[in-house]
Amino acid sequence: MGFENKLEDLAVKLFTIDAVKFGDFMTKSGIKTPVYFDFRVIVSYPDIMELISTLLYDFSVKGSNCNHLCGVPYTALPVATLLSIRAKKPMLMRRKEAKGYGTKKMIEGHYKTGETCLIIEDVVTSGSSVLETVKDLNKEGLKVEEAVIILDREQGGRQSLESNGVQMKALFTMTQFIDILAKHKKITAETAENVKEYFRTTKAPATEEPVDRTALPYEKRAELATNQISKQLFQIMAQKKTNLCISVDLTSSTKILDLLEKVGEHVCLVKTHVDIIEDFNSEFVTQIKQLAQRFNFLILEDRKYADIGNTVALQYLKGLYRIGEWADCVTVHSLPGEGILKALNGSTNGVSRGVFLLAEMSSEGNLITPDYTKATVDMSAKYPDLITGFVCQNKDTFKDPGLIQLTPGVQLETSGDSLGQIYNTPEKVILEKGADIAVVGRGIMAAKSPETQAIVYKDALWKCYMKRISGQKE
Ligand code: 5BU
Repeated sequence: MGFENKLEDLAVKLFTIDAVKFGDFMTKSGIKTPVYFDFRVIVSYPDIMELISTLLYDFSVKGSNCNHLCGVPYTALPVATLLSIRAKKPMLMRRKEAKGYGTKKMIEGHYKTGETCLIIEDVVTSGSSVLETVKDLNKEGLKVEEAVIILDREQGGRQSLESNGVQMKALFTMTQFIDILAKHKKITAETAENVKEYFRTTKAPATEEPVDRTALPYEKRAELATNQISKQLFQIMAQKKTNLCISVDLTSSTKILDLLEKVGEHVCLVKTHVDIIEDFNSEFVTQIKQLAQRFNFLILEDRKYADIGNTVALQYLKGLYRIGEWADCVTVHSLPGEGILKALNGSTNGVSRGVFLLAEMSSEGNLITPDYTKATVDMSAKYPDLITGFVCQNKDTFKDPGLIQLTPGVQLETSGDSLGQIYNTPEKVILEKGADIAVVGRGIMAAKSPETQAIVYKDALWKCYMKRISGQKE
């Protein structure tokens, strides 16, 4: 029997022995769920134990060059034991509680500092049980880079493990598991759809402290990004060593192109307001795209969409500007509600595109409240493929390390303009406010030599970023 058939066989068998149940249940992380897995019963079925260990062995353990295996207590312990024997790799055991006498060790077995350990687990929801085991192994100087699990409930566990440096490999995702049961007529198509809908919309609450995104290097964050544009942007930033975005708020296309000839190599992102260009035409689009290619930067059209979804889809694809055809990403207000994201998500025509949601503004007296900001961040969670990041002013506005904080209102001196703009310094926006990319407009455009000034901003911003990831405080 091939691997896929064995997987299907296992799913059906698990259903038959009641290791998976449908109804109203509560998980260990404290959330309601329409399906519950209790794999503890598998110890009563040697044929299922054998099937699981064969599948896990072929799927991952065979190819791993880790020094040890460690099961997360308790359900995965016997599975880890079988794998240890099969792979001829020594096992480690983590205690649930430290012994009250003798050594206070949490890890049993013989090992050396610096050795690697692969984790075995049955079901992952938030990832917190795996992370507890990882923490205890790390305390003993053991490295954990991989976790092999039977089933991923697809509720944030994978991301949580990855942001802690642990790659997760799962025999089944929740969706695949449900599909197999439906295919074999163990559950109805309706139940399958209800359960899948539930899993699409429910995330497990993170029980572990989330990582501080501002302490991670851009290269690492590129790996954690789910939107293709944020991934690309993080990569460009790391490659070109710049976290500077120039805002080209000029009204003539030649002036914009001339400016970009001079500053293109120093920026990761170019922010446009196409509706202020008096001689906008398709030739301008061709030329700015060529510059983007030549200097390796992305283009953000700061359109600040704010209408109902249907209108925004038209504004994005039609009219004079046909923004969706050339802008890598756009800015969007959350004010109209989720429909605006649904509309843009459906308008990308399969091309990689991104959205920066406006969570906060830099201007004095703006009407955005903390509740609005929070609701904006919450709204983004359903669109991991579309959201590039947030336009915002504060480090605590969001946590996801795969998203980008874009912060406008930056000049070398703390100041403002006569129309309510508030400026902060590069030090302040990068080190205190958590900006990943700083947007500078007039600070560069109005300088005698924009090129020299762009280098001044680039160097100042990059220095602050380097300081930030090296853990030094202001
Ligand atoms: P400045 O010349 O550096 O002030 O230009 C800032 C740019 O960022 C300008 O294009 C604004 O439209 C844009 N911006 C902003 O300044 N503040 C905000 O909160 C948002 C956008 Br959102």
